[in-house]
Amino acid sequence: MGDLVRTGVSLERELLEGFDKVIGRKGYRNRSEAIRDLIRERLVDEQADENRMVVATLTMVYDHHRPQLSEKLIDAQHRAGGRVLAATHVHLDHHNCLEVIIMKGRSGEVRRLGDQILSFRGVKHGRLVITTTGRDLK
Ligand code: NI
Repeated sequence: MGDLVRTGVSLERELLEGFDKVIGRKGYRNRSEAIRDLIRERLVDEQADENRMVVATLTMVYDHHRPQLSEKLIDAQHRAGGRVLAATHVHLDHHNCLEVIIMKGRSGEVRRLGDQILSFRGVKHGRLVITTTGRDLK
């Protein structure tokens, strides 16, 4: 470990209580180690080689009654130049749709497409999961 620096963070009590419960379940003995792991995970995600070939899934829930949203989602996928391999759509209820988009491409391209889609108004929640093509793993 390098130089240790102490820092303070202001959090809502409820947020901290929720965090403590989660890290307790995961077996962390203290908050510092849990926060270090969160930061490391984020740094790895953000610093991954932009040119590495990856596969990814973008899972999202959105309101299909939001004007123009369905068109924007389809348009973004068509513009992705073959990086979208497949998409699955489930009508959850009268308003909500679940969609899973499977992509393959350079890490940076896939991430930008995911960020763009998740930023559309009406997309309620979503997560991009980037994984390996398997070729670089034994
Ligand atoms: Ni639907």
